[in-house]
Amino acid sequence: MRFMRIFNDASGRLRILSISAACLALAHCGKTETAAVATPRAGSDWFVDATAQTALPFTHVNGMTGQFFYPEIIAPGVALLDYDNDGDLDVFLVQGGSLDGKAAAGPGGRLYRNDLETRAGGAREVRFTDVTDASGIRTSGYGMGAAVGDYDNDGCVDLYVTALGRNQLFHNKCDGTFEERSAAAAVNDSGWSSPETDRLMKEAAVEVDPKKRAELYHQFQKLTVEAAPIVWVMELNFVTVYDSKFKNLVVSPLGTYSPFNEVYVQT
Ligand SMILES: [Ca+2]
Ligand SMILES: [Ca+2]
Repeated sequence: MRFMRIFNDASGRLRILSISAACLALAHCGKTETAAVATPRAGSDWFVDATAQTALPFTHVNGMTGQFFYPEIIAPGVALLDYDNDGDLDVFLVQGGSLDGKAAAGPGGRLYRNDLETRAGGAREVRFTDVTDASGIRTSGYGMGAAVGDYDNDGCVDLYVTALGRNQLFHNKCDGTFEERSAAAAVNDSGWSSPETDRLMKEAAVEVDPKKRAELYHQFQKLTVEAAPIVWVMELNFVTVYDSKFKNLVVSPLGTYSPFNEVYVQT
């Protein structure tokens, strides 16, 4: 499903339209206030499909398999950032993927460099180039959103990608490439581990002296609080209990979000 289009509006300015972006632009989604509405020039369309013209043929993979999992219907994020500091906005598009291993895996989020050219007379031509591979950005998991900001104040905007699974922080090296620093920055909110904490837990598990055991747990707690904002210290097993007469139930953790449209009772 192609969800996103690049448009030149009636004034010639570049527009990117997606469901989520449109909602953000309105800033009052769900409210009933009346916004001022401009009208297009007579005889001209509001938008012109410029996807092919601008070389931005991105196709989002939502992983749909007919089970109607909740993430399928959430529009993915998009980030506009000037990652190469040349004065024009480049585009990072968040990619989904397979939710249960049945759908094709997505190719990961893509970074498109804006190769804007200004012609003689001031006319501007927008064209994008996929620079993902050269940029070093390698996303994983089912992407949901993206945020940008210069978190280390070095003058180059950085990229944070959220996903079902591990979130990723990509540091902009100011040379057109990025380096993932999720673990170093302690922003990977799952999958964190440390040899030192592993050692403390192993020693505490066999320590018979209550005071020494308490001290080992104290060191473990201090180390994890300093190293990571969120640490899952136990793993939950999801259990679904149901009558065996019910067929076609989705018994994964996502099952509660399914529509039950294919569920039946076998008598
Ligand atoms: Ca740029
Ligand atoms: Ca930076």
